[in-house]
Amino acid sequence: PFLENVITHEKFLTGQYNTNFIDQTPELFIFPQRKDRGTKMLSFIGNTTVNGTPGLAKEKKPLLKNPRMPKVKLSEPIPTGTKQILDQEGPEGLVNWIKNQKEVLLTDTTFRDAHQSLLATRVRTNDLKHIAEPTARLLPNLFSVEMWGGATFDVAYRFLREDPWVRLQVLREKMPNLLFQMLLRASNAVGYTNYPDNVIKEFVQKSAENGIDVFRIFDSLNWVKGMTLAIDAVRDTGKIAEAAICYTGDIEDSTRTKYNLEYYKNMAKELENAGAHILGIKDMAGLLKPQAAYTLISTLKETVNIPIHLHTHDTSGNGIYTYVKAIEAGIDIVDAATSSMAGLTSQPSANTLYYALQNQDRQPKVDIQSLEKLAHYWEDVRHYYKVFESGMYAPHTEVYNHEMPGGQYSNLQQQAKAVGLESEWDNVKQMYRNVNDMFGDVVKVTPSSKVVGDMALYMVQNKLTEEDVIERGDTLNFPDSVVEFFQGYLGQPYQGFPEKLQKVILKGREPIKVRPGELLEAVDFDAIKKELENTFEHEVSDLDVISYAIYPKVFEEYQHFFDQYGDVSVLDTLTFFYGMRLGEEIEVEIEQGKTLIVKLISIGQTQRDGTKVVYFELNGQPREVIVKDES
Ligand code: 3PY
Ligand code: ZN
Repeated sequence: PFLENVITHEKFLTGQYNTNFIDQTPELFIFPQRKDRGTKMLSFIGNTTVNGTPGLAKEKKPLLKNPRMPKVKLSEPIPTGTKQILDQEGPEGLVNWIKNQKEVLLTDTTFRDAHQSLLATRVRTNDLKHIAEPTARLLPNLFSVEMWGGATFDVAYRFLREDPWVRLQVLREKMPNLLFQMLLRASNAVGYTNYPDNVIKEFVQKSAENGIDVFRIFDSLNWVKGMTLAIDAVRDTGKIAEAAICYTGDIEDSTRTKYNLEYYKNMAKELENAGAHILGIKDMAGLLKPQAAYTLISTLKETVNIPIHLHTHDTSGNGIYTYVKAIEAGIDIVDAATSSMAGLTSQPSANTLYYALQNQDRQPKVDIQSLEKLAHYWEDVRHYYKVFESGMYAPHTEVYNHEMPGGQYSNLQQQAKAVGLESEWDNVKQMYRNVNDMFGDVVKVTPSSKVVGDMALYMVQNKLTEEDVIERGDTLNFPDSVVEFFQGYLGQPYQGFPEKLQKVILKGREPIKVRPGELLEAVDFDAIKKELENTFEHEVSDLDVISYAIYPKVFEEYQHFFDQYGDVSVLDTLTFFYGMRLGEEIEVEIEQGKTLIVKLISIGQTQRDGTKVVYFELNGQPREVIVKDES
């Protein structure tokens, strides 16, 4: 534009000025083509239509009807809920309120763990956004909505090409009445490794500012020393610190003595003393059997003064029975999912729990018709994600043997498939248990569960037994995650590492005994900001900076994608995964009140340079984009 002004200027046009430099420098006239939002979006749709989604087998776009939407009166004010109690009365006020409830309270996990455990965490903000306000209106008595954290953070960037912070902000606006809950892996934040202390503090601070109210904090080895920094960071924000014990083993099995009732009592007391507002019991694999639930919860109710919140997975099919026993024992809050997103590796169904407790005084205060309407929506939306289903169709009681967390089962299955061990899956599951025992019976939850899974795959792949590992360890190249675990970089397991195995795996390296955060240098956020602005040649936000601090490569890759294709979270899910059919017309609301109408007209032949021209109509105007044919 500057040059254009120069060359059209009247003085310039008189020819009195020496313009040789301009004449001799033609590249001055090459301007970077700034793509508008519409073109970026058409490029993405064209590319997906021609090439499919990376990592997914290219398939025809399924023909599905629009999901059934519950009817709600949008003109009426949204009823108030627990969020207002926290905002007005603070954490202590909220804790008192919980204690005064006769009915069991519910956390709805549909927006996070349910799809993390059933659909590989792939549910997109677009599908959450549409049902957010109806949920807020129909279920105003929920304790909380678990909608963030765990694997949703990196999966959003990595596979859904969307910004997890925007998900938080968008949902926050649509659900102003309910507490928002996230899963925080203590010093591992939402990652798979320990981060410097200032990263944890900054991440918690930003999460709270953007809408998280309840932080469920756990350490993957139940190492309280690894949790206190996160607990303090949450308390400093004025939000709720729910510190969780990961449940493993079986307190009713007299042959499994490591994690007995005494162990859980001690840890509960420690967490209460560390400042937890709520005690979480995180039964990530669904190992807590009904009678054990009764024993554990009644004992812990006598041990601590803070409310107790139980989380389980329904893998074995015993979830509802476990909840009923926990409710009899006085549990304050349980996690459940909308029925069509519940069961199996997900949480037990809220709808089912409602009926299990019918006419009893602790029956949750929810409107069953509302739950059923929300289940219709999710039943329909779930079809969009069919390719991500795990293939588990029935209760799976083997979980009591292998002890794999609900969120890991389908993941490890995919990993096994990727290294050609699909037919060895039964062996992998058994090996997972063997590795657990070899490692001294460890808590298995992200990221320690990944270590056990990596080792199990490694051993099956290389046909190794425990004896082989000990005897031939010096010639073996163990997975990095396993070496780091034995170095102490995920913290210290209860009763320490098995010494002999640790020596074999570390091959002379010295393990650390202190909290890894004590050794990690603080991250310089200003320096990251400068570096990112340099790389991307535009401003980046503080939220981008903290995301980069946690996932540098993942964030950078996302940012490159965003600069090329723009905000694709506004596309409907089938178009996002499959592109468009010839002749199909879709509407895309790119911002509130601004809708694009996109029609796919035709796709040209592949050219010699390997590209194709894809012809669209955008709001009635012909547009074309060039796409590299990689199909
Ligand atoms: C996570 O850390 O993502 C989990 O869901 C662990 O159970
Ligand atoms: Zn879970």
